[in-house]
Amino acid sequence: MKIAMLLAAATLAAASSADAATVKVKVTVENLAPANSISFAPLRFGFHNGSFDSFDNGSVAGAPIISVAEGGSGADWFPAFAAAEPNAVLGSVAGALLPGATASSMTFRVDTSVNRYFTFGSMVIPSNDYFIGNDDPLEYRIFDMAGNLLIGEILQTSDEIWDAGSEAFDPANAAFLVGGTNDLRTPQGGVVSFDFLELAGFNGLETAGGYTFDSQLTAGLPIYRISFTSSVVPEPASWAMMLIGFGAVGAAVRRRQRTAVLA
Ligand SMILES: [Ca+2]
Ligand SMILES: [Ca+2]
Repeated sequence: MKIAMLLAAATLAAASSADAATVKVKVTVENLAPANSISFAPLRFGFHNGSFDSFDNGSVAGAPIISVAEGGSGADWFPAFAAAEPNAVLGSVAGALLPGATASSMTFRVDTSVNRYFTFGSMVIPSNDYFIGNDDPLEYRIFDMAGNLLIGEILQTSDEIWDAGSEAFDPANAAFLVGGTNDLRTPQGGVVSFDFLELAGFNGLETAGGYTFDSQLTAGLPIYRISFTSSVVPEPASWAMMLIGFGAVGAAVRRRQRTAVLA
């Protein structure tokens, strides 16, 4: 009876860890585009409180999203993100991600009572300034307050590819093309808008990925998947309760064994 009670206490302690707000999470990306179609520069992302707004549809792109869209680097994006949200958890998944390829991030520790949202950006290559990313910082709420995953994956289709509007279409200055000079830039003077059709302008050109580009993109075609795997990290208080609980069970078992021997 006493052992049953102690076991119940230990189980309760273990269950209470499910209320912990901290999770270990890994981000996996998959390029779903057809063979010889678009590749992706590294994914830049942040788990955050929903206040960092990366860009706006119909507005001139700022330096942060331009660093993603034109260079794939996040050189201005990460500092802007960190300045807006000092407690955000920022990271990358390696690229270039060729058609059919998959890659995963390292494991991040995220306090989901603070950072429940996910914002991302990745340059579409080859291109001058094309990218995928979320306009609305509140679009992807990944965790609930207890750290449970609300969204297992984010699927992007061809219609969700953005033209940053900052650099004009120019194969000679496009990233990821053999002979292209990514450092050069012809200002476009446009605004951020959806477009994937212009990418077909690169058809027949050699990429740095070792294949001849062939867009093949049609409306609604899945091109990219971001998925999450996470586990709740028990809080120190829960661990202490669990250890006390199991210790007490062990002691009770030992007492009972002693009693059995004596009997
Ligand atoms: Ca926005
Ligand atoms: Ca452009």
